[in-house]
Amino acid sequence: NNIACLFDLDGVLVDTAVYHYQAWKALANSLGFDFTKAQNEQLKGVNRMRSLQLILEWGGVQKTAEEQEALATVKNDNYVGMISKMTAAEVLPGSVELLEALRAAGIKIALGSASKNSGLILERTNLAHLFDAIVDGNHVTTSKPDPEVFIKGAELLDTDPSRCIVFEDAQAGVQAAIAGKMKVVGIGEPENLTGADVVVKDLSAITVEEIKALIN
Ligand code: B16
Ligand code: MG
Repeated sequence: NNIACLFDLDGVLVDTAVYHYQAWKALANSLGFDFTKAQNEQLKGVNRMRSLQLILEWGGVQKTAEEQEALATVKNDNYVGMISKMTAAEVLPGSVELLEALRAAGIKIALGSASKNSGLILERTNLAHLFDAIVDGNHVTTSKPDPEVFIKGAELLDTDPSRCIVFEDAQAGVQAAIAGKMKVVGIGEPENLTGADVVVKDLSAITVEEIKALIN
């Protein structure tokens, strides 16, 4: 009667959202336009190519598939330069404590991230050893809100989706968890997390007992 926890990375365990924003903003500016913070919210949890397509739509700019690949590479090179300097100090409050408490309680943990850079981030922030399985943008073909990333995590942890709890900061991620028939703990502001079973400000605000109680 095991349960499992599936963690999003960006915005839940670490604050890489600020680096994504800076790198996308620099790219948009180089193309002669800008986008708002509210628009940036829509990029959270959404994969790299889909994010680029949304930004190009906002700027009213059309690019060929080949040009889009090149632009995504420019953004990613800039972003990787930023995250290469990350340290464990950039892990969000409560993350390490909760992951360790879950492990101590015998609860399995997987990563479920849209990012293709999760390996570098987990290594830089010293979180990698806390996971039983990693599923990221390198292992899936569809982007959140499709549940693929979480379904794969549940499979790797040998746990039925109905006994999995997803931790997400993005609306697309909450939708992915619901589509996967899993419970969802939203991290952040309730208005950005419609459908979550519970919303907390960060991982310091929830306990192993409260998590277990989400599964009946
Ligand atoms: P990359 P998550 C997501 O990470 C980010 O929220 C999203 O903004 C980003 O576009 C996506 O990863 C892809 O990242 O360009 O590094 O492959 O929240 O699913 O952990
Ligand atoms: Mg996220």
